[in-house]
Amino acid sequence: MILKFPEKFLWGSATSAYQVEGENKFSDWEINPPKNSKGPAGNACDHYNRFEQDFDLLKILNQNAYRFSIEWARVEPKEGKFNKAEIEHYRKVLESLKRRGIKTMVTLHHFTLPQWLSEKGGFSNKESIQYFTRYAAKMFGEYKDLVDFWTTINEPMVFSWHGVNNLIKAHKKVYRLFTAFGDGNISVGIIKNDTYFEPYKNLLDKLSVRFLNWWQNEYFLNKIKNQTDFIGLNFYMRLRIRFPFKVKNENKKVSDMGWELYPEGIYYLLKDLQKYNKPIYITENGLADAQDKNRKWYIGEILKSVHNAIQEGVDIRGYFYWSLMDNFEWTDGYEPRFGLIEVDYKTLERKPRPSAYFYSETCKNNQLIIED
Ligand code: GCO
Repeated sequence: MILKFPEKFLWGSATSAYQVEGENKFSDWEINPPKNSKGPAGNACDHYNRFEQDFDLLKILNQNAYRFSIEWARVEPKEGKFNKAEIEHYRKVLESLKRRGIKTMVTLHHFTLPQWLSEKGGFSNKESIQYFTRYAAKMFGEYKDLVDFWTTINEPMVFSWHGVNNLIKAHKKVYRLFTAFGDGNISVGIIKNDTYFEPYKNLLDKLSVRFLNWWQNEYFLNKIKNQTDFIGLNFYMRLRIRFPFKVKNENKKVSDMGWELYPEGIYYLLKDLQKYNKPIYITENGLADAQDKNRKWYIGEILKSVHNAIQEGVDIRGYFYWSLMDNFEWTDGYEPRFGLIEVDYKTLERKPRPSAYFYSETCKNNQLIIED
């Protein structure tokens, strides 16, 4: 069976600065990593120095889009002091992608903060709104001709209540600013990590799911739905909920991190996001799978669900696999392997996994071939 995707569908992969670049010495995770984490990331994948080689691989793998983040702490290591050399670095990164005909999606904030802002309380401090807007405006001024899709914040719902509400204001401010100065052809979105919540059995379970869906999946979007040009969806898991908040997953198949592999869950989230009437990009989806035993199956099943949703009228315009390469997985360190490309952390040698070539064929032909 062959499932064709819409014309101009984006096929790519995603990374984040702190997880792949290396030597982000002004970031909070590098200077003061959370107690329960395996931080700091240190040299990571040395992508900072190897991005040309990495983009060659991305091109060989027939991807036509790439999502990455700018490390705020690199470009503004001291409050209000922007670093010209680091701004030049990201210009080189963007130009390198453009030379290869790759569409660029840039995330302005992907979990890490400059240490100077972290010391002020990060996004739980309402002054962060101003700081973020100043940083975003600087990036916009420098790169507006090189970025095809801007995303403000990655996964805002992982922050505290205060943080979430300051992030809502920060997103809105930046959206209005970019739209005002973008002469009409700027695309600015948000990146949400939605979970497919499913009631385990009874009415009480359904009530728990209603609450979780409202808070985790809908709250932020409801607040910013008029200040976003598209929705970025990060999808990893289904949680089957037993009142009040117990998880009772079947776990027929799990990733190396024990996350249930339930690809059909993305279909339900995509159908639910249709109510916002915005274009949708799947900005992260993948699994920790060091032996590459489930990755091809998982990507195939996910894309079948995505194709079903498109057939039913959901305006989905792209898919970014998480991640282009193995990288620093926050509290879990370097153990989990999410990459299409395997990284040998001793030699930093890159090697595409077999599943990367399956995905490459899908990208090249804009279609999914399913062996019957
Ligand atoms: C997240 C982040 C990524 C993770 C990925 C796998 O969603 O936590 O966007 O940085 O590495 O999702 O957990």
